[in-house]
Amino acid sequence: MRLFHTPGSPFARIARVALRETGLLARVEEVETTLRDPASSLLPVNPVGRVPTLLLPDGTALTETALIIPFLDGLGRAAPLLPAGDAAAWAAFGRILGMLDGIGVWNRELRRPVEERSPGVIALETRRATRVADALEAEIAAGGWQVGERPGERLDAARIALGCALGYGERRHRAWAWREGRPALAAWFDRIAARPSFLATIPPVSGL
Ligand SMILES: N[C@@H](CCC(=O)N[C@@H](CS)C(=O)NCC(=O)O)C(=O)O
Repeated sequence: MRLFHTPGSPFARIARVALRETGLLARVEEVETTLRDPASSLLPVNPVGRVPTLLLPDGTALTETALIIPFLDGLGRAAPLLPAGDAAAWAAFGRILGMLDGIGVWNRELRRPVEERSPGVIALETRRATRVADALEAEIAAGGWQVGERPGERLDAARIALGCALGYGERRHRAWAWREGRPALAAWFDRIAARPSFLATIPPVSGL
């Protein structure tokens, strides 16, 4: 199997951290590709042209993080990233993916020339990210989202996704000052970011 990724993509990082947390990395070759590029090595296998894309030995190209993660659960013997029937775990994962999707829209606006940016879209996505981050701050301050408290404890999909979303804010979308006024979330991120799976996948800093 091959996982197409770019080092800056927070969605691809979720899959890459998951491979490391589950021990599946030994069975998957990570392939760095390019995006929005007609010569991308990804396009011949997946016309959608997005990462992450998991290419299976029979040529099937699985795209969308929310599909790749449960597919990985079916491959390994590790504790599941998304336990079957655990609505709370699936809801938490979906919430982080929704926030990250909005941050991606916000980031895309910031990559346009200033005169082409939509202040309305930026304001909408800023409010969405703020709402979710505020809810997370309250939940973590109340003792939720525990991570790494027990030796050898594995992460689930929601925790991996949240770590990748905050890491994206830290290095590729610094317009989002998510640490401000959120000490519990900041301390939580600092703990998860120190795990080997996160240290091995730190995204490069961008200009935004
Ligand atoms: N809904 C997708 C989003 C993936 C996504 O947007 N990936 C970005 C990189 S962060 C991408 O490949 N962008 C290339 C493009 O839009 O052409 C998922 O969850 O996997």
